Amino acid sequence: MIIGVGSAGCRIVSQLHDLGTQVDKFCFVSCDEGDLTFCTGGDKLLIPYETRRKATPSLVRGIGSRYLPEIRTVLKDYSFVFVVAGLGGKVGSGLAPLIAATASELGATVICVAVMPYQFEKAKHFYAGVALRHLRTLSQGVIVVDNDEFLVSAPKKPLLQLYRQANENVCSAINRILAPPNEKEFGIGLIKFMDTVTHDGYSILSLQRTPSANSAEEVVNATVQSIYRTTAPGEASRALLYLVSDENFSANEMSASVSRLGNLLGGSTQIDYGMSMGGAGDLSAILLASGFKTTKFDDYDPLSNVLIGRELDFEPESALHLRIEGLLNIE
Ligand SMILES: Nc1nc2c(ncn2[C@@H]2O[C@H](COP(=O)(O)OP(=O)(O)OP(=O)(O)O)[C@@H](O)[C@H]2O)c(=O)[nH]1
Ligand SMILES: [Mg+2]
Repeated sequence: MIIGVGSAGCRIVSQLHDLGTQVDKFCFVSCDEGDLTFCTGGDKLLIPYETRRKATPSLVRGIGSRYLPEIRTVLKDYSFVFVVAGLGGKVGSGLAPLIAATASELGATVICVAVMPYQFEKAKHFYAGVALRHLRTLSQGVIVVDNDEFLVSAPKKPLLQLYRQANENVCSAINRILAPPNEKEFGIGLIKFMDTVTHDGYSILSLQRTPSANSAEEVVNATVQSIYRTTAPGEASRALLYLVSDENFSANEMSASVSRLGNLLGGSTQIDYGMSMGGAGDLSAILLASGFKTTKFDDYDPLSNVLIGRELDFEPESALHLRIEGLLNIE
């Protein structure tokens, strides 16, 4: 099943639903009714909080813990759970860890898709950095989507259009990688996908397009450059490459692209690939590379640099609003 949490998470999962992504169930969770109204074709869970109080992700998580029975009902019976959330706001950063932890307790393999805030959204960096580390400890794999990369490729686009474009890219990448093979597509499939993302460390997703159908190596270069803006070069242990082209794309070009990727990633990376011949003249490459121990987002949470590998116990990191006389708030 796939579950969208918060505004970005609900938008992305709703789009995955509209694309016909092959999963058994879609689900949407948010504190904001507006996030849920436009979502179609899935279960919806509203977890409201009083907007009068200064909310933080931990407060939202505390409120969410009252809804654990409902969350368990949504999650039970599924062996693979994908949790999709934008990090840095209160809802996704607060509830995605709670949902990931609950799904793990129920015995599911949990993969989180974490959309990270733009460089300029400074106020969101700390919450996003903490939530990302938190998700890493609670799930079997975390796929990082760096919003900054969409800004690099189209800096003049209005922000809303950029979000739309980013969501289209993320959805099309997940959809294509998960799609079973048919006569126009040579999909990668769930097993290789899971083998890649459940590897140690973070996975990073990148999608690049070129208008010309003749430059497969160029577009592969661009995906690797994009990933190396988010993490340190040379750490990838596995990678999935998916190329979307037209019917003239040759076996030679495919083999050159895979070799090029192997050279750029350092030679010891295990690469699986897939392709679609259904492109309309342009060429796009989707790269999902995994095994990264560090990302640029480590600096968003200065505590992690102070603690150097020793993790904080995240359990107490929920604020509970209790109506006990003389004791209003326990954190
Ligand atoms: N790619 C993409 N990123 C988004 C979208 N909406 C928000 N974001 C990013 O995701 C991060 C979290 O934002 P939201 O999802 O709006 O936050 P939230 O979880 O709903 O929490 P609140 O802000 O408290 O409502 C932000 O830093 C944004 O940069 C979207 O539609 N697409
Ligand atoms: Mg929101």
